Amino acid sequence: MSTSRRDFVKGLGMLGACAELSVSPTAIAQALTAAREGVSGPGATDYVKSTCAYCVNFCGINVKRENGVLRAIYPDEKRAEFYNHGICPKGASGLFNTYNPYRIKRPLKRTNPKKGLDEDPGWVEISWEEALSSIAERMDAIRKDNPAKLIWQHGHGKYLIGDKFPKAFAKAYGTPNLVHRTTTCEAARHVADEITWGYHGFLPDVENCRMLLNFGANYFEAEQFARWLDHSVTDAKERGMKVVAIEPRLSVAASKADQWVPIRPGKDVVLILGMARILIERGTIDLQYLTEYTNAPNLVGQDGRFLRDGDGNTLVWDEVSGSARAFTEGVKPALRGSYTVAGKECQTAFDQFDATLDGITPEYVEEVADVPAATVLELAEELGKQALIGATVVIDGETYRYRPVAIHTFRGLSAKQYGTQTWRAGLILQMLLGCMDAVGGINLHSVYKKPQYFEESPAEYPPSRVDLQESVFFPHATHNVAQQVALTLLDPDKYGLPYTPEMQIFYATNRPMSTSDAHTQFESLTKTYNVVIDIVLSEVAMMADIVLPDLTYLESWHLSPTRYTPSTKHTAIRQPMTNVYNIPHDAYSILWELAKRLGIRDEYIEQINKQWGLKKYAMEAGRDYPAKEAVELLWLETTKGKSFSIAKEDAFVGQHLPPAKIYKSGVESKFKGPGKPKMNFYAEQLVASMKKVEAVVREHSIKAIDLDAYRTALSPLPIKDHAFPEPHKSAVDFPYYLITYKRMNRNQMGNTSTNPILNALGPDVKDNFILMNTDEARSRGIADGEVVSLETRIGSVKGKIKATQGIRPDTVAVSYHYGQQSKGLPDYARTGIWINQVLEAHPDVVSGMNSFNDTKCRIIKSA
Ligand SMILES: Nc1nc2c(c(=O)[nH]1)N[C@H]1C(S)=C(S)[C@@H](COP(=O)(O)OP(=O)(O)OC[C@H]3O[C@@H](n4cnc5c(=O)[nH]c(N)nc54)[C@H](O)[C@@H]3O)O[C@H]1N2
Ligand SMILES: Nc1nc2c(c(=O)[nH]1)N[C@H]1C(S)=C(S)[C@@H](COP(=O)(O)OP(=O)(O)OC[C@H]3O[C@@H](n4cnc5c(=O)[nH]c(N)nc54)[C@H](O)[C@@H]3O)O[C@H]1N2
Ligand code: SF4
Ligand SMILES: [Mo]
Repeated sequence: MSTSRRDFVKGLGMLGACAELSVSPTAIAQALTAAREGVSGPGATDYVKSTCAYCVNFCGINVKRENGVLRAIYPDEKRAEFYNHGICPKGASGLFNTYNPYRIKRPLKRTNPKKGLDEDPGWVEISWEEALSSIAERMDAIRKDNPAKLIWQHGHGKYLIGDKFPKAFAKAYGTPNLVHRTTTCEAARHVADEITWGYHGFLPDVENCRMLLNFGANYFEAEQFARWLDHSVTDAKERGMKVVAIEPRLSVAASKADQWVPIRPGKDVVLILGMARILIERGTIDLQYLTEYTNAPNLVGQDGRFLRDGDGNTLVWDEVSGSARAFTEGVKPALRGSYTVAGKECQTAFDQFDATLDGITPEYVEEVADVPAATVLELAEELGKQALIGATVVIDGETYRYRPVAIHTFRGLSAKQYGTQTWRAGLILQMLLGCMDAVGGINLHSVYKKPQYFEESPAEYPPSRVDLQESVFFPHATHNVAQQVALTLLDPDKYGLPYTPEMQIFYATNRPMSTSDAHTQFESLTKTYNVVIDIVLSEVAMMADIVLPDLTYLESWHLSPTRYTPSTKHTAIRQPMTNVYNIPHDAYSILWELAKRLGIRDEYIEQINKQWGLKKYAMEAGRDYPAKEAVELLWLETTKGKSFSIAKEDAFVGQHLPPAKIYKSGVESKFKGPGKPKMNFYAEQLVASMKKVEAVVREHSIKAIDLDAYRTALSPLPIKDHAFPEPHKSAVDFPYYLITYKRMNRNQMGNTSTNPILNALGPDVKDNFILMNTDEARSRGIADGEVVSLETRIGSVKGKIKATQGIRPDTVAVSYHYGQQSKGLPDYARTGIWINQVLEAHPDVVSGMNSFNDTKCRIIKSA
């Protein structure tokens, strides 16, 4: 990049100049805040409670304000009882997010029609009126032609104003194309949950757990529940809970565990299946759980489908009558066995699973996953022992199942080509142990909330959505397919998209930077007219035609998301404390303005009421609702009428759940016993979806689908093939596994890189590096700190080696969040390695999940 920071800033006009001259944020703030609503007068010091939204942990905060100027952010002590005991360095330095001189302050219009990472957009400032009216005009023309040609994309934006406003807007406008970031995040984990137990989300019941297996949940550096897991895991460890961290890198979570099992990347499924095999062999499995709560006893025919009676009920082998029956009162399902029913050969789903474990011996696990056979045995035996299968505990006079073992993961098992299947294996292991919704086990969130997840995919073709969600390409993608939008835009014919999208609006997402094969993502941005709503000139903003500023989380109203725990739930808000750059709009009011200009305000209001479920406190047609009023309605509806003064005072109401609610409202009430639906030990719907995929591919001669690969991915049970993502098989000349991870001092790809306080936290935080095993580096003659090239099949980057014992010798790791490219960001924010430009993209075809940890690479010593 040849443009110097100074030249480039000249091109930015006032916006950059303000940053360059380092105008004191405090001075600006003092001048601007004095006149604003709710801001304290001179000489006053007050504290405002709110919810941090610098990352997705949503901690309670208490902000000190002096003369209207925000001075410090503290944790809200009242929330400790429910969630966070403290806040992290990002949250504590969150003032910088708001006082940041690099904020976008006014709407900007591109004057250079050429788009590219190296192009100067030639920004000119425009008025809000010009920006909103030109955007609305374009949207109106598109709407009259085909509203699907508009794509709305958000990432963190989902949490800033809540995705229900954008969803309501998209509905009112008429586009199906609203795309969130989940397939670049954890979608495979969600989809595995959904196809298994009918909704998504889980947390270990750490308060009662005795053994926690953590597969790469990075809760001291990342995680979405970190500010609860950090202290609750620490407390539980003091109480005696054992933590085993299974991941290729010694994360901070692994460094604080009792045992670190440095597994080979992507091979977890084989370890889990290997442990399952041992538990079954030893008979340390929860027979009651498997037969009464899951479909493991269901009879499977040779076509992979369940046997059914004339009413469509699935059949089990009844040990009482010695016949195949639906599981109704009086029937005792057999967990094992092969039978002939009405001339059809069949076998229980459990036996089918057992057969797939054939050959997954501890020695095989050692060979594939490089976990010593003895460790595999020890872990399985200890799990079996600690699960206390059959035990119960009495709380307040009620008896509960007690299984104090849990398996947790976040992206460690899901950010993978076979993420869905790998986490399915984790769920099956927990069915064997019977620890789901048991005291001390894994606590499932809203079990069976959506029975439709148990149905086969619509396998739609031609696709109605640009991201191909639930189409024949991604049959069970229920969380959008973020990275696919770019690929469809670049080649709509390949996917049979029946229209050509024309415009994209990006709200708080740096999509192309945060996705693998990132350069391809950037290329696609030349295909559409782009509007970006952000707080800094992120890379996606640099590809925009119009950029709109936004208010930050300390400047805006919203009903905030919160993080539940197994034993608490809550409602929270965010409230404005200042408006540093006198910005008149946030994304909420931008949507409102656009709806008005498009003449769809009343439809929008109707959709808002639907999306948010506003009944008693619904919005009325024919008028505007400023953000504060909207939040008041949402608060009243959600809290069933609790005074809004509580929201303004505490920003929060919390509730402790009674034990019966925690342990009896999930699997106990939804799945247990005769006549109930069953948790999917065997995911039969994947077999049905595969049949549909085959039919659709044949009917339409779709070339982009390799049926064999789909058959492997859509297997009803996890199998050892799921340990071999595409690059592990074909990138034969690339010896190292390449994984990525998050760091505490940064959030995602964008605004935290401009926060100099975070960069000053330690000697190595300004930059990232290539983690390489010390002995491996030595044997290659590579010195600590040496600059090397990291090459993959799609590109190469240069970076500094950091030699450490905390990584496997066959693996290198590079953190996320570094190597920003935008010249709208300060130089100090643009350091480090942007690893996503060399990560290969091999999405999980079940869930649409982008793969982040499957690429293989070479490390080349610089000449
Ligand atoms: N290699 C690698 N890649 C990864 C990951 C990884 O671990 N490794 N993690 C993945 C994960 S889990 C995720 S969720 C994605 C995230 O993907 P991203 O899209 O990068 O992250 P977001 O936080 O959704 O969006 C970031 C953008 O939001 C803007 N923003 C922040 N606050 C505000 C605000 O108040 N208003 C507005 N309008 N904009 C704001 C930021 O300036 C930035 O441009 O990245 C994924 N990419
Ligand atoms: N500081 C900070 N906190 C954040 C965020 C952030 O950007 N910064 N982002 C938030 C978001 S959106 C999310 S989704 C969460 C994500 O939270 P996590 O999933 O907890 O964190 P990541 O670092 O993305 O997860 C990757 C972890 O998996 C390990 N890993 C990689 N490959 C494998 C493998 O094959 N097997 C196993 N077992 N482990 C593997 C890595 O070493 C790493 O520790 O973090 C949230 N919290
Ligand atoms: S963990 Fe996230 S939400 Fe909590 S204080 Fe840190 S940045 Fe804010
Ligand atoms: Mo994420």
